[in-house]
Amino acid sequence: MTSRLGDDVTTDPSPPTLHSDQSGATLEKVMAPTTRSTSRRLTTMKLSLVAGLALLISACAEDKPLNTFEPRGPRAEAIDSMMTPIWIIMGVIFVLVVFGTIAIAIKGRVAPEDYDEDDLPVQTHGNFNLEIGWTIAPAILLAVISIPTVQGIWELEETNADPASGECRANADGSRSGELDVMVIGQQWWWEYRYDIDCDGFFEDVDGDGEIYGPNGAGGDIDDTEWDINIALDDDDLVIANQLVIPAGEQIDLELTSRDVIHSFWIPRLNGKRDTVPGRLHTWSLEANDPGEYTGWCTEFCGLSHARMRMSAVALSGPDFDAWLDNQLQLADVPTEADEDVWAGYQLFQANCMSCHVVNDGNLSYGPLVDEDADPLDLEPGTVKDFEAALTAGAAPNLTHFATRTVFAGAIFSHYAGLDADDDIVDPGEYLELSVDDGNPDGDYRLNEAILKRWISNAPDQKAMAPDDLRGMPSFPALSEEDLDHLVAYLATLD
Ligand code: HEC
Ligand SMILES: [Cu+2]
Repeated sequence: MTSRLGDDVTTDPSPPTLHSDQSGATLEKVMAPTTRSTSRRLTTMKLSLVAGLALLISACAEDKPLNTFEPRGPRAEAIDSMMTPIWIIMGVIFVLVVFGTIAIAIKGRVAPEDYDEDDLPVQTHGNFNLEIGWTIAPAILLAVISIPTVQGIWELEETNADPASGECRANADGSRSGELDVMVIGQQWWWEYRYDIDCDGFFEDVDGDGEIYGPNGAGGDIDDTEWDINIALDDDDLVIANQLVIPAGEQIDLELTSRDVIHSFWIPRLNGKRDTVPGRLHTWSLEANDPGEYTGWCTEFCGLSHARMRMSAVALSGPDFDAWLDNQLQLADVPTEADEDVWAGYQLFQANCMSCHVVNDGNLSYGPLVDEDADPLDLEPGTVKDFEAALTAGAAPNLTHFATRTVFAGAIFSHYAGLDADDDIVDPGEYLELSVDDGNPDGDYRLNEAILKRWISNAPDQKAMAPDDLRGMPSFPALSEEDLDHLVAYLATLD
């Protein structure tokens, strides 16, 4: 400490004196900080220019799966066509205000030699016409813009024909007539979809009074809407996860809710956003003009892995969709001992995974086990869920037809080597081939075993989760490489 002080005193080359012979050096020293801050300001300006340009250029990116400005369905088109004129009006006002301000500033500029502190500019305060003008003009503008906006909001709320008409999209035998309703359940951090297959609504008659609630259900039963989504689910419905499959060219009505916290459902090329709120049902709809894959993203901050909670919707042509639905309604195959690897995987799955995941192979029992407080982690391995409707996997994805989907884990990973989770499926026809194949098609796409094994052995390492709080999947350090191979072999049969 002392030596440093001493150094300072002895080695400072230019002590701040004002002797005439040193004034030059002193002046330089006084000026230095200013020059430095100017150059720093320049650097900041350059950096922000580069950042701004980078942002601008990124807007020109090709192939933008989340682009609101590339609508691919009537709902998204309605939003887009509402936005365009409003952006034009905004643009005109922006140019008028900004350039008007600059022009007035330049015009009213006082030359430095004429500057007089006491010389105030002309005061417009109290100018009646001006003040009324700039109050009324924006009010009129907003009133005009609100007409198409409010109209648009009403239109976006419109669902398919009155449920009382009895029209229903999908029949229990897989044949279809009328409309399809899908329930969307936000989960931390993935999506569950339930298809109202038998057209009796989404819920069971939990209180046994003969009435069920649902968009197609007669009337509505308030008691059944105060449900726990675990127990109120209709056993006859179809439950899938992470990849919503819809028929192209048809409006699908959605009912959105959430199991845990508020999420937001958003597939920008098909429609705007709608929040999924625990304990509430929100209606929304989707329609894609053409077959294809449409990507989305959860847009309400929902904790740890919010950024890794994506969604994927695949639109298929009518006949393709029928084929898909028909396949989804089949029970999963129960492996035979003859196929050793798959059999071993099946055993492992029963022992380690069935306490959370559901594979509907016809062996699910529907016990009267309505115990909301039981922790699935404490259940004996191999026992079924602690609620009536065993079809819903509760806080874990239903895996009955796992191998027919192209994405998993909140649509962040692709099942197939050669298909990136970010890539749209090139040809929607191929999707069905992936689906009905044995999970290991010969074409360009092969089941990506490595990524699945990595996930099963240590999922929390791939995606931050809190499995102890029933939010996510635990890791399985005890599973050997061979076990993982067997599990993947079994999962590949779930097509
Ligand atoms: C404690 C409950 C729990 C157990 C036990 C469990 N999982 Fe999971 N699993 C989850 C949850 C929750 C997710 C969803 C995680 C996410 O995507 O954020 C998941 C996701 C998956 C997925 C991806 C599914 C999809 O469509 O996104 C697969 C595959 C999977 N688990 C396989 C297994 C296997 C195999 C086992 C047994 C070795 C197992 N899980 C055991 C809770 C569990
Ligand atoms: Cu979310």
